[in-house]
Amino acid sequence: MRTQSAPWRAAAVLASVLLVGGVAACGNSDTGGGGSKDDGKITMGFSQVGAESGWRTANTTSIKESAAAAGIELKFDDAQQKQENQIKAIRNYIQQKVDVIAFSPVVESGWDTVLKEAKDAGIPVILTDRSVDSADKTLYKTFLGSDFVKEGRLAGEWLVEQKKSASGPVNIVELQGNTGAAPANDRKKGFGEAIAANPNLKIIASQPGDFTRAGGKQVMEQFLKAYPKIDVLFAHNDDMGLGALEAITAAGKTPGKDITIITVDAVKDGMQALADGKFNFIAECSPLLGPQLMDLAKKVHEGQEVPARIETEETTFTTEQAKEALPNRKY
Ligand code: GYE
Repeated sequence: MRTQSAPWRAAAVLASVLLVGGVAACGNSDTGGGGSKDDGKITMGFSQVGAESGWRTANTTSIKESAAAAGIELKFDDAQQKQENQIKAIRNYIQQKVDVIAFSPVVESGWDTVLKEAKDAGIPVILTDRSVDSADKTLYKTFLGSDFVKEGRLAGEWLVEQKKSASGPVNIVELQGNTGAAPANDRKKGFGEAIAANPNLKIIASQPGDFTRAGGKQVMEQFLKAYPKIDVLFAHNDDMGLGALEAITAAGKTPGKDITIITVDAVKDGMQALADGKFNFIAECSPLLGPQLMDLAKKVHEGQEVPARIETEETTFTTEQAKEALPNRKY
């Protein structure tokens, strides 16, 4: 009996502590009225994936600049591509009692425990850029980011159109992002579904290049050794495509001509490669999520309802479009 009632007692104590805490917080505001704005500074704990790509660097800059502009105190941690580091950072933020936690999950799975800890501590969590596969959607307030399946599909649809009159097999190699990451899983899915429209289009090899230039170069070197006829490269981001350019040139082939290259992101270096005709097509993925993230942080801190999913707007680029867009490209 004791053991059964203990958790309930603990829950009741916790509830009253939270209630008192809530009343005290209201008392700090100007009007003291329920639902009024808390005039204290918002502190956000942010756990970033790492610094693996041009996209990521632009994303980090956007978050830091927007926090400063919004008057939000930012605690920032670079997880160096490791989930364990992200979990550690989130636990630190819970201990420090930040007002809001935001993070870009390096992989999709394995977040339920730490998200539950944040929820139990009453700290709202915002997912940004990448999502998690948790079945319990109450573990986070919202997910702000791109539709990665759509990006893959747009890349695939462009290829289907380009190769519609191909009479024989078109051999495609794929450079995936880091294993288990939402953009890697989803871009692969969208691309695969789109190219299924033409049975001539075949993915002959697909390997992770971890979203880095070094990874893209190394894996492309292996592909070039293993497969004498490669017609198309689909790289899940610009950086891997840029790394692959070196491998392709070193193998005596002309990128953009001998091998059609499709990437995702549209960061400046990628757009330059596209304008130069080394890449052939890019599906855009915007890293400039900072302003919307800070806006959401303010709203969830005030207890306002926010949409469960906020999608980033994006477009696609051909060589001609890249030439036009490049001068005004911010990242
Ligand atoms: O495409 C890639 C980065 O999660 C959307 O991560 C992001 C991806 C982006 O490393 O360049």
